[in-house]
Amino acid sequence: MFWNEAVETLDRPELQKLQLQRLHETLERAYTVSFHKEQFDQAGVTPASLKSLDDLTRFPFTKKSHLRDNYPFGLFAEPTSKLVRLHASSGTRGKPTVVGYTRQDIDNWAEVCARSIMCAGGQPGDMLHIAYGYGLFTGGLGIHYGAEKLGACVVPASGGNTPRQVMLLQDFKAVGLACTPSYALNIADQMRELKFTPQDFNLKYGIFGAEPWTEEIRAKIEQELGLRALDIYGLSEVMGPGVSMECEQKQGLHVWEDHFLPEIVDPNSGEPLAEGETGELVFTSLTKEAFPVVRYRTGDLCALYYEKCPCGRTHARMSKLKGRIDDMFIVRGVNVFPSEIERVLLDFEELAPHYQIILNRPEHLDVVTVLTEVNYNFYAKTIGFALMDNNHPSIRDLSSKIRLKLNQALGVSIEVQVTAPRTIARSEGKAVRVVDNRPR
Ligand code: DLL
Repeated sequence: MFWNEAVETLDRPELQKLQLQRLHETLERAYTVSFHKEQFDQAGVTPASLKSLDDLTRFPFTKKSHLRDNYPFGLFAEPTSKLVRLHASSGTRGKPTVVGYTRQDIDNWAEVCARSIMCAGGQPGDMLHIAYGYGLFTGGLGIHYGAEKLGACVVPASGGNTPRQVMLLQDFKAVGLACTPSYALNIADQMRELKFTPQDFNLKYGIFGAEPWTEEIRAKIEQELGLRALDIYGLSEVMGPGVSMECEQKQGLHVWEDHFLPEIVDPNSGEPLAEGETGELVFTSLTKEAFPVVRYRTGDLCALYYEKCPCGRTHARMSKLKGRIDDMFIVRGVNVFPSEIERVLLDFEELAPHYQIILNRPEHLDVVTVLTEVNYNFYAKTIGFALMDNNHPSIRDLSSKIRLKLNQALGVSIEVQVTAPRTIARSEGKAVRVVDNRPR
């Protein structure tokens, strides 16, 4: 099922023709922003010098630091009097990244989100429970407008107050759930504690994203919530949720290429990489008015595929994200991504799907400790409800099995600490997977 079949199945030559025309318009618009003009001038390019889509590689990149340097509105191509909305994402330090939307931008955003919901199997008339945060974060309002455009009935629950969310899901019988995958697991925990089973709900599909999640987490969510869990991707700088969306084939996320032009580059050299090679995802917006972005370095790692999908859509697919470049940490020379640790942990049937990676530097070497918890089954069977004791033989045994598996998978030794159920902080939005206590 398609929201916009003509566009979603456009032949590649037609799609590229549209992209080239829109790319010209975007570059012209960007050229009115002094930051972009200076960047273009320095690189010796003008909007008119772009003759083909491939010429885009001669244009300079935009980076997150450029947004910070031009805080708050320096990269906007329209005055705030022409805008109808601002969003912002909280940076790790200092000022947030601010983005703006004209009425047309909001309409285009709703369009790509409506497509995304249908891509997940949603339909007009569905009840959709949105538990992404509403506010400056783009998750809640972004999907909300898309769902309304589609003709779904929205439950704008926002994040938090999980017992209440469970009650609403049960009473209203929503068929779609939109939230972060870690929050979906939190909701599943709450359902179990209240002694519900998936049959007590009417959920059919989930639109989960805003943070990295592995196939193993997908399997867990599908089993515990009894729905089809699909991946949605986006970032505030490029629009918000709905930049790309997985279809029911689960073979990568369709980038809505009539609005966003993707590239993959080598994260170190910035050189373009070929189809199927993993590198840094870069986006140029094609229709944005208020905040056009030119070759924006997302910091996200994935590969792109251009083969037509069995679902009928022709828009390029990006692989499920491996993570962010800056989430990667180096332990004794070995690059480690949190997603690799997640994959190992989720293989242990004794564990709950919750974990944190703690980085310390007691002297000069980094020490990595994985904090994870046993699930209720294992807890009740082996330890009973006595106090959790790290020296309990079954916990000692389990910790060393996990340590060994992590060592085999990653090639470095990582400390493991196993705790009692519900001791690791649960997320209500994006999960904090890595706690970095190293001195800066
Ligand atoms: O997280 C937008 C969003 C909201 C996407 C709801 C999907 C659903 P930001 O807060 O600006 O925007 O964060 C963007 O989150 O660069 C990725 O690193 C990460 N991210 C987003 N979606 C995914 C995903 C929203 N599906 C940053 N898988 C991005 C992995 C994701 N990481």
